[in-house]
Amino acid sequence: MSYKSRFLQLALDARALRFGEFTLKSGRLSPYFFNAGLFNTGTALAGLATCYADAIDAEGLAGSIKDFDLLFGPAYKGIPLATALACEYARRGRDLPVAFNRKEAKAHGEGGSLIGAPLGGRRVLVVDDVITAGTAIREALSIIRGAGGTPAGIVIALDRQEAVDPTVSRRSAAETVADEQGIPVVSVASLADLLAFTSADGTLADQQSRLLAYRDTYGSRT
Ligand code: OMP
Repeated sequence: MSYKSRFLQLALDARALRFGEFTLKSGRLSPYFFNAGLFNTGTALAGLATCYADAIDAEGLAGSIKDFDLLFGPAYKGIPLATALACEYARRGRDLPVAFNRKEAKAHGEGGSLIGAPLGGRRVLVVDDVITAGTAIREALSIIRGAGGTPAGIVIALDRQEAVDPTVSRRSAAETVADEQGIPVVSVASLADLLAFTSADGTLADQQSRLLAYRDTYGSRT
């Protein structure tokens, strides 16, 4: 099974991917929602980490000029994702430093808002859950630059392939971020992959038309 199908099946099994009616951060009413927090067992996280690592390999991100030497997980959802991916890389023979932020800076103890390996001088791969409008990812990039790191790429589990403002442009938020920041954005799976998956699985056929209608309204066309 391809890493895309493996990921979508794992997400459905964990109920991390659900169909219904969900209000997004953007206010959009979506017929599906991805909640990475429901990858909440060691087995589920380890399985997810293999999907991230395979997607990075497939896109040639490791070993390319965009190669990275640190994994960064934005708080909160990115923290276990980056950590699980670091463990998967160790299993594959590459020991990578890992770091993450806390949402509120700590004034006592070790202080600051960053935890884990120092970012200074590192080429940083951001590991996160999902891109809709790209707001969360832009925040992570500014934290990394603020700490002296250089963003080298972004890997996410699900690219919802939505336009930030469909009345202005149908370019996806992920492509916009990639162009604006000059770094690759790699996803394990996208809305297009989810549509292919739902059309191949008879039990999910009902979801297909709702997903297509949503894509017509908010989806990217690039
Ligand atoms: P953007 O900041 O708009 O790219 O949206 C990313 C954030 O949206 C994620 O970090 C989540 O907080 C949330 N989200 C999901 O977790 N899953 C979804 O399927 C959709 C969203 C969302 O609200 O757009």
